[in-house]
Amino acid sequence: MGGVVATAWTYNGSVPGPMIRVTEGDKVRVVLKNELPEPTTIHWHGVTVPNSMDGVPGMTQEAVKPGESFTYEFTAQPAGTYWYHPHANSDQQIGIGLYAPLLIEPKAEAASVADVDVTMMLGEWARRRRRPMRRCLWPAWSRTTSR
Ligand SMILES: [Cu+2]
Repeated sequence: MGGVVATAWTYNGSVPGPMIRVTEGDKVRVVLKNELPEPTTIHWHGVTVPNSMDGVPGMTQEAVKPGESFTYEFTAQPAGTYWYHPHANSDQQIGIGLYAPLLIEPKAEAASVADVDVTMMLGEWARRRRRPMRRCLWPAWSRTTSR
């Protein structure tokens, strides 16, 4: 963005957050330690998880307050390309950086193996008059596999 500095909220210090790449059937355990100034959760977008692990505050769990932690545990299924993000104050929290890819590889080996396997996660940032801030847009993601 040509020298523009923006404040971001991150998972483990990066935007997008770290990719979680597992194999179908793996047990996934993620500890969310909330260091934000407001409550948050993690929603595993598209992944089949127990209701209590779905990360919807006020419905499937209480939001994780600043300074508190919550451990998410689920079995990785079904295979596919997903993403994870907060489900609390989503427009702002996702909008300023809290999103990341989650890949669940099929358990059975694929009939053909790709030479190149790239995951891209795109976000759009906009400058506001008073302060630089990420516009509240949903990130677009895509995964490209080619031989
Ligand atoms: Cu979602």
